[in-house]
Amino acid sequence: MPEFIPLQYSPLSEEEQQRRATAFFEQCQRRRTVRDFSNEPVSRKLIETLIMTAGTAPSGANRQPWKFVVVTDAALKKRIREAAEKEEKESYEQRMTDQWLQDLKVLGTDWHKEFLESAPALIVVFSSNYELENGGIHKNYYVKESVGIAVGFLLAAIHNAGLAALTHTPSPMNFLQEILERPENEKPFLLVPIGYPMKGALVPDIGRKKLNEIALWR
Ligand code: IYR
Repeated sequence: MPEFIPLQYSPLSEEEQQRRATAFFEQCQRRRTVRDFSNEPVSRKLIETLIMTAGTAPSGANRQPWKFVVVTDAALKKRIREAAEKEEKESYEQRMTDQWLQDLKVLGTDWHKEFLESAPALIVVFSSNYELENGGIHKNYYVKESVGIAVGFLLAAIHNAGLAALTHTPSPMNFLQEILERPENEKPFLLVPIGYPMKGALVPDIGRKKLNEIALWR
């Protein structure tokens, strides 16, 4: 029989619910992806707290199929930048479609990835389709969904702590598995540089879809 324990739950008044929901929305609405970081360091304890928050995400069968590798070492960041830029150059110049390049124009991105060195920390998120256990394979479930949700929690936690982040997906990104010496079951999922925005940092003038474009009631 599975063991159950009482749920810790404190109900809120309706006013308090709306107040909190609005405050959280307004805070999330201020989140922006940042590409220009200052070199101000972020403490290990703070990053650990953010990762613990990501680790509270739900996951298929509670298998928690994620791993967060934090890179602060300058030499390692440099290696990652060089490997990422090599792939990105190839992508921007050969692999991406005209439509894709057109869609990215508004973001002003190109293959140069200075943030991989300038950000004080890179959180490299790995996902595992299976675990290696006593010489065998133990499968995980809904891995993309689970790790995607955990990254959502991570980004919200980063923003809540007054830090800035970028979701970066160098492609292909197998080089991260090699450089960071991860086992064969851990595949790179996303690279999240974090830190403080550079003074005077600019962000693209883009907006979010309106409620009536993303929600329907039936
Ligand atoms: N991975 C590349 C290209 C890129 C793709 C998408 I979709 C973006 O929203 C932004 C960039 C890069 O990081 O530049």
